[in-house]
Amino acid sequence: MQKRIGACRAHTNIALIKYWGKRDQTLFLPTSSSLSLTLNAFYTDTRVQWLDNLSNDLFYLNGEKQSKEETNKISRFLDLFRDELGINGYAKVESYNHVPTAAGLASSASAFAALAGACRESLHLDWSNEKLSTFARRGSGSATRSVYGGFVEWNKGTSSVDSKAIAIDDANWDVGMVIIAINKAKKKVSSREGMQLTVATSPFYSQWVEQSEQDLIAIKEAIANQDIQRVGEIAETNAMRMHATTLAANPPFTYFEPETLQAIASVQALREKGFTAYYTIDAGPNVKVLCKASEMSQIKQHLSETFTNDQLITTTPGDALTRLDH
Ligand code: 2P0
Repeated sequence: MQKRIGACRAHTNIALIKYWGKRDQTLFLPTSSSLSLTLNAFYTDTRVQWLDNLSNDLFYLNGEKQSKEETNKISRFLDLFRDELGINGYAKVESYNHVPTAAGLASSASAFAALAGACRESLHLDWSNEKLSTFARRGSGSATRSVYGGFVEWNKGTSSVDSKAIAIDDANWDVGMVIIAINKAKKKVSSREGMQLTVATSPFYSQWVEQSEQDLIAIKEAIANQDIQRVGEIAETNAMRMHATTLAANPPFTYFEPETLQAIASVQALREKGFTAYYTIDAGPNVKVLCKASEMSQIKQHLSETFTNDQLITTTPGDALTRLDH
């Protein structure tokens, strides 16, 4: 019998056209399509081993055995594979997160993409990354996009089988990102709750969806033209429009903190100095600066006048899922 063990690495991604709202909470079907850049600096390595002597799944993160609650999240994800394949049995899952705490970045995207990849390996499944992305999606929406490298679209699709990731471009043309880590404290409103509240109560929400569809068309054209300035302009506006929907929710909320606005001002100042630099912000206070890779170190130097070196992390685009030795 073949060994039922496999390991994979997946990188995080930052959305340039945001995913903000679900049309189906159970299947993780988004209201609109999104587009991201996979990042080289942050990734998760995960190993899955199916063992005969287990009576439940086991989950270790960074070498530490996790609580029942955390393990249940993994079990629910493994159930997708057990149900799809009609198999029984339990697995030991070991993950290592290489997402620096100081970066204050969510790791659910790389976590569920790596877990999906390790499941594919351990179960010897002959599945494409596109198909795999529909499973990663069920762990966390943003994980859909982490199966590919470079610029990746998550097409909202019409059903669970075609709401999947599509590789757009490897971003191997002077594309970089500087992360400005503002605050690593756990956020008050999770992205899952935040998007749900916004969909349910924000009168701006339908406008956001309509505009986002236009933004997606425009950014794909800019990517095809390798026009980083245009990509940045579209991403920046799209991010601010997403955040505008939260201000109009009931009760209103925002992910911005005072330093977020300071970072925005710093990016605007960089542009005045002639750099190609545009910001995007997710469901948290951190600011990510899309720029030319060739200008990244100079940009970091300018930003270090306002932020500490610990707060500034540079990265180039990352690769697709990779198989690891186990
Ligand atoms: C994104 N975010 O496109 C958007 C932009 C945050 C703001 O995907 O409920 O953790 O697990 O599907 O993927 C964060 O949401 O939410 C996110 P779930 P997820 O990257």
